[in-house]
Amino acid sequence: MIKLIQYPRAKNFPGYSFFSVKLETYLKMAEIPYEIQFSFENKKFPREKLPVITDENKTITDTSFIIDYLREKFEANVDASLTDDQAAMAEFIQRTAEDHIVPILMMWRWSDEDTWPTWRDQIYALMPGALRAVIPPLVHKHMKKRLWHHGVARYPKEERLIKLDHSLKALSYVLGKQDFVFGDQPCSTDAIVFAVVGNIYFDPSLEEAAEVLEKYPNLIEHTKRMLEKYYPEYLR
Ligand SMILES: N[C@@H](CCC(=O)N[C@@H](CS)C(=O)NCC(=O)O)C(=O)O
Repeated sequence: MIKLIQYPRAKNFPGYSFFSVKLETYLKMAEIPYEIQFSFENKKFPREKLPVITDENKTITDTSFIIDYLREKFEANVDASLTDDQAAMAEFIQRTAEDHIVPILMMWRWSDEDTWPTWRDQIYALMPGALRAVIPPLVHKHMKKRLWHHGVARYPKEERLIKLDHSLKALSYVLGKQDFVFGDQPCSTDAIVFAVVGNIYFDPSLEEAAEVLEKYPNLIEHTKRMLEKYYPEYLR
């Protein structure tokens, strides 16, 4: 059986880790059986990031490569019905969400001093006692540097909010009145949009981002639709 090693769940959402939520949602969508091991030990794995999967003594890392692996192994392609145009759009949506929106969101969590305490307390609550005192402050310092080198930390919050708004507006436009990004059936793009938009909506440390999201009710409805379908326990 596929073992999914991922960060622990959030209190009111399947997870604060965008990539963990993306992958688990994909597994559910493709109806691939899996078992979960919750972990904070990203350093144990190649690339030092989570989630990863293990299968038959192999460890596979990076959610896109993991999805390629699962598609081949289980012949379960939830994207099979996409046209070439839609598949190209799916690539752009993934890059916008993962490589543009995610770093902007990470600023509220790890860098901005006014929202860091909220994030710190949220992750404290998920960590075993021994890790609590040491890990978050160290990672905080390290992440501030990383986000500066990435470049996103060189933009003041007002400008980051403008950039976030542009990307959410584009996502909202593509979704339009449809139930899912490419029509009435969900595909892997929905897992990505759900992981990112759902975190904006449910993570208290991203409250300012959620104020921007309120302008795009169809994205919020999409998150609720995805929760209903794959994680109904979070709606109760
Ligand atoms: N491109 C990777 C990104 C994974 C990723 O960034 N995971 C984050 C958590 S959401 C992580 O483990 N970060 C730890 C680190 O960057 O040191 C994927 O698709 O799996």
